[in-house]
Amino acid sequence: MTIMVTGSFGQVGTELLESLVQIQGHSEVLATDIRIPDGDYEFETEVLDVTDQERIRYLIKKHSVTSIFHLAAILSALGERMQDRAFDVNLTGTFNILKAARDLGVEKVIIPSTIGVFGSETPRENVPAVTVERPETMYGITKVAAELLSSYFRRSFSLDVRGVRYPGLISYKTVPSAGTTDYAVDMIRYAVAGKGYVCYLKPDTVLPMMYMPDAINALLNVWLADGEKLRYALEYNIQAFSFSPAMLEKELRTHFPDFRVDYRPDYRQGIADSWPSSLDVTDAVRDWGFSCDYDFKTMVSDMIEHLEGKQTHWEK
Ligand code: AKB
Repeated sequence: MTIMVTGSFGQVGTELLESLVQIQGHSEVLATDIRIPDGDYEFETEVLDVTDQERIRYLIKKHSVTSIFHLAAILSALGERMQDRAFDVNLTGTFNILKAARDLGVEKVIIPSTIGVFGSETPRENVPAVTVERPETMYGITKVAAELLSSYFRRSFSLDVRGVRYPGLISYKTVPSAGTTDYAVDMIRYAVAGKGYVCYLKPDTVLPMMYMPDAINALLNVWLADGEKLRYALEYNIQAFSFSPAMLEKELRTHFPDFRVDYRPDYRQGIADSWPSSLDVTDAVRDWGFSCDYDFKTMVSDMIEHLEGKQTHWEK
């Protein structure tokens, strides 16, 4: 039994691998990514570009893969600058994973979706699982297609595909740079380093967010959930709290009174404006018991505690 993870060294993968090794043991976890960073890993690694269908099939057979966490994706901000690559990785890559899983008898495929599937025609607040999905980014378009493909593979081939719609994710272990919600991680890092921060979103842009330990637990819970109770494939909305850059700045100032933010919105403002400010998580709570341990204040304190005294990414 092997659990294969794609996009293993990204923001989610890095922390998911630690949890999977704890749950399953290192011999049952296979980390794949387009590049394997130098390091001593307690699990096996393989290079994998998910646009390469043959290599996916080869690795599934070689390692007798039973579950796949398909995390490889080009996020919203980078996707607008690399549209072809976003299309290939997010859409062709997901289609490749689903086809290989179906043909080679993989038991479960877990794929995170995102608030990127929504657009400005979606209700702004308390968005339900089933709603208008007319995104305005390449990332969103490919992720809507991934949601629909996942439902299609569940219905047509009885492939067990599951997932959640992630909000913006906040973590201290990696430095994300390809998303629109990443300002939050950066703002905290700058505050801890004693520097001012230039924010690319307007101060009042409220977005749904979540701390990484809760995001990892959610993905693991949906993986282990009773399949009979899952009414959706990837359409489970989850979030822990919603906040704006100004709210984060204010909270950070309770820890660092001299901290200042300068607001200079760029193209990412348009992306953020097309996303909702809060999600209805009722279906996730009812179907697989979604819950979170961290609220806004405890997330900020925990981030600060883990980042204090550490080298910042620009010093490395
Ligand atoms: C992004 O900002 O692109 C991601 C996401 C919301 O999926 N964090």
